[in-house]
Amino acid sequence: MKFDKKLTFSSPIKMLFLTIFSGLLFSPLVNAETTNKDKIAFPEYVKQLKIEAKENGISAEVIDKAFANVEFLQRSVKSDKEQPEFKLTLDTYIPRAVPDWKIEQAREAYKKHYQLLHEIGKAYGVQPRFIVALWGIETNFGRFTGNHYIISSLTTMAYEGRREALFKKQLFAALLILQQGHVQPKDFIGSWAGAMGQVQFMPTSYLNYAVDYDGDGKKDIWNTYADIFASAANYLKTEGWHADETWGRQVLLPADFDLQLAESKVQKSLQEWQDLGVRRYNGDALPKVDINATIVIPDDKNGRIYLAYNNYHVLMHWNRSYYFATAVSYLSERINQPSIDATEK
Ligand SMILES: [Ca+2]
Repeated sequence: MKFDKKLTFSSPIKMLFLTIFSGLLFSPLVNAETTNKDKIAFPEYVKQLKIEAKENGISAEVIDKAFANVEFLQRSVKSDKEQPEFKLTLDTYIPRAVPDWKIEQAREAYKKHYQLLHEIGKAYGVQPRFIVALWGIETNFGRFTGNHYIISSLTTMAYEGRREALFKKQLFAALLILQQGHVQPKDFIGSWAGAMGQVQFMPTSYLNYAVDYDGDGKKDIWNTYADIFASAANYLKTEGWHADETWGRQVLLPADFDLQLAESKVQKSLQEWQDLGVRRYNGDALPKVDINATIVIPDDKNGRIYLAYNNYHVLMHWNRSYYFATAVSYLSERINQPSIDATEK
């Protein structure tokens, strides 16, 4: 899901993703708190939201149409509150998030859309394999985009109350999207948490990053490949993507490695990491290129360890989760075998 980097949506989306793809649920612990449900009824809450929406510049016509079929989604509340069944590690997560069949489908999708992907990749300075990898991780190449009416999802999440301000902000952004005419309410669907279309943008991310690449006047991240790919690429470009670099690589640390260097996210050149004893996963020396990187240890020092370049951190703007960034990186790498983007460092 394309996330507004100022917001932290990673847990509901990760839960959705895992619910769909692996039947597991995974999220940080959730505190039970007082919700609006204890205060006022849902229809009354909707009435107040409509007044606030008008104050936020949404027309009466759009408001009436948008809320005409709004409903409380028990599913959203349930999904948001569910607890992990057990703790995942990258060793158990990656094979579930990126199974072999997904790698095959990613390669097929890459070939099928080769021309469009390369045109957009060039226009935005993003290697196409990363666009395809994001697309595959987010929605299984557009197959699982969610089937909830976005206004219902966001109204429910706001009403539920734990993160009311955040979801109200998303709701008003969603209404603005309707007001701009990009999509009709009947087609305005996505996840229970409000992530939309084939790249799962939250509404604020949509407003910031979505692109009408085919020029028909609509930023259609639901059905138009040109808009879907360009919106993902535009997100990465805007967040500082480096077109001539890959994401990083899995590495081995020496036994005496100072783990504090990873903890504190210290940036060092590859040469400096090399001098500290960091090696490629196969034991070889690190590449001799002028790149700064950080050491990332998503699980613990016995788990998978990465040398993360700039682009890995850009992926974490999209979704603030090491697991997400690692899954996208890994899939992009598998698409790239044999090498497709031979020019990158
Ligand atoms: Ca369009």
